[in-house]
Amino acid sequence: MTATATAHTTGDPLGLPRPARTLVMGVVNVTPDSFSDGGLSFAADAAVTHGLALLEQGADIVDVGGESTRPGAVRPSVEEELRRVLPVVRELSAAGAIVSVDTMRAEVAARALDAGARLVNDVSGGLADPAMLPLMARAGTPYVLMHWRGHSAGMQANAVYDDVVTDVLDELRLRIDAALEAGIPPDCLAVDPGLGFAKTPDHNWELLGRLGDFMALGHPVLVGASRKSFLGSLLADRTTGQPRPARLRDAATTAVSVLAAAQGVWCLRVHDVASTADAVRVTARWGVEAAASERWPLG
Ligand code: PMM
Repeated sequence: MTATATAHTTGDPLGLPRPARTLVMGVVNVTPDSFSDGGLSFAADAAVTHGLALLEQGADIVDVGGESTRPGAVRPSVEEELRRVLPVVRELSAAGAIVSVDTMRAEVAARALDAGARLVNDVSGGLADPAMLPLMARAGTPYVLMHWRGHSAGMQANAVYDDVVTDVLDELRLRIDAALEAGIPPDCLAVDPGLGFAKTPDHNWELLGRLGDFMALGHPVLVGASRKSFLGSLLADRTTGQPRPARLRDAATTAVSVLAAAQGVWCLRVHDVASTADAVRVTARWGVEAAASERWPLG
């Protein structure tokens, strides 16, 4: 099967697709304990098949990760993470996909870039591994820097803020400064408020409501809301109070996709690519219509 992601490429110096709309990043979790897909993609073959299917459904980028960031998850060894992600990165890249590697480890990032990955998605924003920022400065490839306050095991204890938007913005600015000081070119950096990472549901909603402030940081913004537990709590069963299960959160995820795309975010990281791929196209088309109606207002 031939991957379709390159069809959108229009001369971006970093080789990333640049359609006139928000990009869709499809999630390929190569972990036994992913909360959102039940680890179904654990075997490399299944992960590659899943990645190719996401591209067919309209993913611009596929994000391959070998470490679960679920609260309380145990970290795999470096060797285990490499064993999980490298064959998948290699095969999807060889098929023409634009592959991102979701890792906090410089060694995994470096090996994945050698295997064909075109961007690095680091949920720790360079905090988990001191070798990451220097690596990305040498690599000169796009780097997603997410807001993070520590590994999953004790993460939710850190969900304490004076003002979540101001604090997350301040902490992201420090990470951007560190990345630039390490020599990462400014146009290689994207930022992410890190929904669900040391955040309560209310924190996540506040951050989503202020995406414009994140865009004002001057870097493309990525949002990862897909199937996260704050959607599960919002949609809890009215009788039992039980959170909506992860597999039944895709319509809510699509709603977030529309609202975030309407704000002009750069990229949405999602599990159910088909619905968000449609959503970003509708939102972009709607934008054109809105601009036209401003030029020729009724009356
Ligand atoms: N969320 C998860 C994993 N990687 N990367 C970025 N940049 N932003 C996110 O919000 C993010 C991420 C956890 O979600 P999953 O376990 O469902 O993949």
